[in-house]
Amino acid sequence: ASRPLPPGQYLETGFPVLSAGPTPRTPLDKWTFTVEGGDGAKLASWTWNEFMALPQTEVKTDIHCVTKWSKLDTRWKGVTIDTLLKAADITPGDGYVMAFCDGGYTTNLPLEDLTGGKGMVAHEFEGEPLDPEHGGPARLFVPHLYFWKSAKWVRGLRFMSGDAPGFWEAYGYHMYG
Ligand SMILES: Nc1nc2c(c(=O)[nH]1)N[C@H]1C(S)=C(S)[C@@H](COP(=O)(O)O)O[C@H]1N2
Ligand SMILES: [Mo]
Repeated sequence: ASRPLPPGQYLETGFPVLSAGPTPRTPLDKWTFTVEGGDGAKLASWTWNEFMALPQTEVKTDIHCVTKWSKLDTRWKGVTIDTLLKAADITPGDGYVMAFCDGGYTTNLPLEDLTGGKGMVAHEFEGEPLDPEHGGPARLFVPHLYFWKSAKWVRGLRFMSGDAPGFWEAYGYHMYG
C-alpha cells in the first residue's frame, strides 16, 4: 500500500516490539478473559476455548505508534468487544473501562472507543497466532487510537465509574491517545 501517513509518522515494514517489561507466558489452559464491574465483581469470563468459539472477526487496517512508526494494511483476527458484551448480555453504556493484562500493564479507554466495531481482542496477526512479543495469546486491538491503548496480554476489562490513568497514562501519556 502506498498512501500518505499521518503527519510525523514514518512507514515501518518490520514490527517493532515495545514492552514495558518481560513477556508473560500464560498457558492457554490458564488463560481467561474477564469483564468486571466497577466493584471488581465478575460480570462474565471466558476460557480460551470458550473465547475461540465466539464469533470471530477479521480486520485489515493501519496502525500508528506514538513513537512515530506506522504500519499499513495489517491483518488481524479476534473477537470484537461488541461480540463479547453481547455474549455476556451487557448493554454498553458511556463510561470508561480499564484494560488489565498479564504482567500488570493497564490502559484506560472510553467504552465507546471499543464498541461499534472499533475494538477487539485479537489473537491472530497476518494469519498466524499472535507472537508472545506482540501480545499473544491475545491483545486488545484498537487501531483508531495510538498503539499504547492496544494492551498486550490482555486478560480483561474493568468498568470504571470515571476515567482513571493506566500505566503509560500515569507517566504522562495523554488520557485518550
Ligand atoms: N501489556 C502491555 N501492552 C502494551 C505495552 C506494554 O508495555 N505492555 N506497550 C504499549 C505500547 S506503548 C505500544 S506502542 C504497543 C506496542 O505493540 P508491539 O510491541 O506489538 O509493537 O503495545 C502497547 N501495549
Ligand atoms: Mo507506544
